[in-house]
Amino acid sequence: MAERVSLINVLQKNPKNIRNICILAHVDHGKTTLADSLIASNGIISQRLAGKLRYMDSREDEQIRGITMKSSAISLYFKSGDANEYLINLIDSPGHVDFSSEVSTAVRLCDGAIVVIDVVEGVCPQTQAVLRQAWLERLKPMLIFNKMDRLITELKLTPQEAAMHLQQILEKVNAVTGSLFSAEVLEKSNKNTTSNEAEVETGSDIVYDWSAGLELTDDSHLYFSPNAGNVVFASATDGWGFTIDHFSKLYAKKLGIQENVLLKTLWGDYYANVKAKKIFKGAQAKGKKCLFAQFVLENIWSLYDTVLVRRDKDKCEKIVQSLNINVSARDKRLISTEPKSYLRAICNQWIPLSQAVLSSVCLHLPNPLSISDEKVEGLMCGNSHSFDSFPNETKDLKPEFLNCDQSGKVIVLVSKMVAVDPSHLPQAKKRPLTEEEIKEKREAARQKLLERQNQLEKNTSGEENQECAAKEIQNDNEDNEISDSPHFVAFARVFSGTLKKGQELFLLGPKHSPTEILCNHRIENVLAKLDDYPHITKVSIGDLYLLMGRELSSLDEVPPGNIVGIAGLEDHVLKSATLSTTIACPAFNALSKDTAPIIRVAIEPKLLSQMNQLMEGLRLLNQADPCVQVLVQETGEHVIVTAGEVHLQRCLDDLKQRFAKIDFNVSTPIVPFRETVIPRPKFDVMNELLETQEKDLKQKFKSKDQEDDADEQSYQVKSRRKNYFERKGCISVFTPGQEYEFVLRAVPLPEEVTRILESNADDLKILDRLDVTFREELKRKNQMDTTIETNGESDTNNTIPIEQSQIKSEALKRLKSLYNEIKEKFEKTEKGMWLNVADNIWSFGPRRNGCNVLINAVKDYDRPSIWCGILGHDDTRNKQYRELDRSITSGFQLATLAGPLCEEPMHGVAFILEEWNAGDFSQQNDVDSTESNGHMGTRKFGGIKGSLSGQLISMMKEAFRSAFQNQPQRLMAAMYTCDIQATVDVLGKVYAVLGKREGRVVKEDMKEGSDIFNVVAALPVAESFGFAEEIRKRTSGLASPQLMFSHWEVVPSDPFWVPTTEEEMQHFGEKADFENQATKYMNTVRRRKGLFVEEKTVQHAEKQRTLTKNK
Ligand SMILES: Nc1nc2c(ncn2[C@@H]2O[C@H](COP(=O)(O)OP(=O)(O)OP(=O)(O)O)[C@@H](O)[C@H]2O)c(=O)[nH]1
Ligand SMILES: [Mg+2]
Repeated sequence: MAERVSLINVLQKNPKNIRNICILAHVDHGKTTLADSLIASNGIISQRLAGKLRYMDSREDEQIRGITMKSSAISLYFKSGDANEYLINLIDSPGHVDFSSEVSTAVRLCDGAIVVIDVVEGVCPQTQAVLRQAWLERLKPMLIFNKMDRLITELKLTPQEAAMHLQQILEKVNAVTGSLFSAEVLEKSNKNTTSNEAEVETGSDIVYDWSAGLELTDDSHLYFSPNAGNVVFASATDGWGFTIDHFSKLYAKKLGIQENVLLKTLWGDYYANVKAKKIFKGAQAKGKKCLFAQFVLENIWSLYDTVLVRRDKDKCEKIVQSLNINVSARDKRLISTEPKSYLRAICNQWIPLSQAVLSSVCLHLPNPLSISDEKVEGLMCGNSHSFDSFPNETKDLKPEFLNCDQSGKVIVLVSKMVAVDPSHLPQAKKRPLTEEEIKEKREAARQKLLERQNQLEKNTSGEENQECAAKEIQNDNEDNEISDSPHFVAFARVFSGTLKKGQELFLLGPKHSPTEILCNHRIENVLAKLDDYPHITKVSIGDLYLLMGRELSSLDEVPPGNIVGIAGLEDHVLKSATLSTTIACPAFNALSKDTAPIIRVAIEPKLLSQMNQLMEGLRLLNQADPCVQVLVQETGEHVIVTAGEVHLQRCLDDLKQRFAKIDFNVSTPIVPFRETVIPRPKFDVMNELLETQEKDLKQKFKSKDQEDDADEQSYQVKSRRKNYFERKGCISVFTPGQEYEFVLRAVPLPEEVTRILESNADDLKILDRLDVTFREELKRKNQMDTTIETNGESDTNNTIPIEQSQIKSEALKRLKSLYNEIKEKFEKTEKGMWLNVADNIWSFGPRRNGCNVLINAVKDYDRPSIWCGILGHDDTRNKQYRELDRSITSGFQLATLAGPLCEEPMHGVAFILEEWNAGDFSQQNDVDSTESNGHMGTRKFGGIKGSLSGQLISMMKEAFRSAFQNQPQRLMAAMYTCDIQATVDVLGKVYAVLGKREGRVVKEDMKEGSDIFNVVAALPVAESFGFAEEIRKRTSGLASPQLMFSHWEVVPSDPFWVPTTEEEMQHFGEKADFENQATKYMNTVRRRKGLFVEEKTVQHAEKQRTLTKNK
């Protein structure tokens, strides 16, 4: 071990020969089994155990469940055929969807990826997801077709059929890569056109030349092809693997064909006429065996047949001899009892898996020196800042990144914190002592004993002394022990500079912005007053570790381009961080997250006195897991939010066994819901079309409105207006002092717009930031204008400068195309209804970036559009914000955050402010309030004293809620997409379980060449608990589903629906609460939140009375 560490130490200094790679795949496709073979090649585990041990799955629950839950790293040594020595830092990642954030942490640290595909299952949802992740992080991938043995033993395909099957899978993988590529091309060209437009419009001189980047992209490199050597065919359990060039070398010698010809033709539609010594194209059309089947697969097929099926000893002997390999006598004996082990022994020497994989890794995957400009800028900038906007000190860091400068400034990225069992720390291991050390120790012990005896003799009170001695001994012991609470080690990569033990570095928080700091201050001044900058902390680097799977070995320093474990950061880093010797370094771009945590449970200790332990445990859990969220709810409950059931279980196990070490109660999972409104019914109870009535009213209202007749206006017009608004579901509210009247209504947003808003939440956040700056600019300008105007001059040409330098021009382009997209979608739907709405958007909510909108339809309020910051500001010259504008926005934010059904956030609701009238309404209000409190009833949210803007917030919140209640309200349930692979015989059972849980089959297709069905279904999250377990049980483990959050779906039933007609009452009972899914969901949430639930607690009171009588 020590030797290996020193060897690795030397290799770490040569970035050219380092490969940082991760293994990615769909769940169970064989990543960890593959890693075993690679580890065995370094002698860390024995070859015999490789494939069975799953060494990288070091947790007990990983071994029991058979799935990986954490990504973990190991450093391997490899000597290639040309005697070059390589250091391979390998990260094994989990494939289960619940742990996709673990994949993100792994991908972030690597330069290349091995994508593993089970050749029987083919391209699965997670395969596509990891290909996408690798693409986004600009990792170069290579492919491994794993479980090739299953084609022989399970599917029983012939070599030719297998070759066709593999060809099809390869096409599918390349189609995924192709779509990623074309999506990027389209996006870039889209932005190109928008950027040109933007330039014309805004006169901005920032040019981002996308086309240059595109031209340089040679897309032929993107695709996987066995001819290019980036595809390995393997069986991880049987320990073999090969690339095409192994066989091309072999046959080049045997048949006398040039090797490079074979390299090009061994894979593809080619066949050979050996006698004529010619290779032809078009094997498939002519019904010939392709070269791959004939020269490659047939050999393997016949080996399997001889060893596993026929168990023919003599023939095996011949094969071993012809392959020129040595199989031990022990392995030879296994042919009759354990033929698989014998097969493995042969393959291991003939076409060893580790050799094939590691040599392709060294040949085809990039070293840290080949990190691209694009990747560096992506890491440094995030998606809203532009590289050009950085100060020069920051820009100067880029060459250091690119060159892996050993003597440069230290830049380290921590992608996650790992809780390490103290027994795995090198300090915990007893090192064998040298003879001198033993002598010294013996001497010290003798001295101590003598001293103690002397003291005992001197002192009469012997008892006291004994106590002292006991204490001393105890202290001695404590010094040697390491506390058993988990130690945190940061999982990190050094990008530049040499990281040393004990070094002092700056820890840069996610909000640290060198642009802001360095443009206004000098570095020395900032360093002198570090306390004033909350996003910069000074930390001291603790021990450094080489990550060796389960073990850690100490290092003194780490050169750039390496993956390392860092101790001593647990008090400073929560999940991920950026460390550097300079504050000019920006905080790295946040990790991309594919899955949002969705399942929440509340936790409380069994003994209330253990509350502190629980809180400490939760803190540790939060630090140790990249995905979990730990919160304290308003109710005081401690809640953890996890990505799925498996993730939840792992978090609870961790909490119980490692972090809190107490017993606790876990609530039933809390499922999130959303609240929305749906279009009003087109027909009323009498079956009359409502729209025509509405139009009539509108007409009347308009014509009357235009009349100047004072009497008419006084009452009739008002009541007509009221009637018109009532039909539309408007409500009107008055401020407490009757200063203002607001008329507003809620309508469902077009679905497409909601979807766009939902998927662009991050950009909306940037828009909000821009909006805030814009308001300030506008305010300043207005102040300036008034001073200028009082001087008698008015500068009408004054356009408003906006502080855009920090916002990446790319982000601005994105926002612009978002605006265009929303505008287009609005205008496409229902003519007239949404015309010009995009320009009149007032705010997005909740949290200013949600998918509900507030729309300004007030005729006389010419409000600056929320898009002003990006669309140029010429049209805002005469526009101003009204005084109470902000209070209305705040009320809207509050209302959308918690709707009236069960205080869950709203989704896809547009609130339209129709009127905002100023004046004294006290008289009119009296008239209105005497009227019936129908739907359009005037609402008074009065009686509050204090500042109007403050009162208005809560008043508007209630107003928005009332407007919402004035429409048909619906609950929305979170839905999973559920991917299940099942054979025909268990398909019926899968459908039965899906049906029972309100699931809906979306797609179903049969895998070619097998009897496996691929079922995609939609399943409400609320019904999903225990689903995977039930499916597994019912199908005896033959089908296992993958659940991933996909979207929100309206629960069709009205939560307030009660049967009204006699028929309905007969059918559903008086309350119909057993049938109504929406009411059931709503009441569960309300009950949990302690809100009022309308229900009868006593059902049959009379019967109960009789019972008591009888007692
Ligand atoms: N027949 C066959 N089975 C294999 C092969 N490789 C792996 N397996 C089996 O596939 C199962 C899953 O293997 P793992 O290595 O745990 O898969 P994984 O991709 O690491 O799974 P996760 O980490 O949970 O995503 C195990 O039962 C392995 O024995 C192979 O080449 N042939
Ligand atoms: Mg695994």
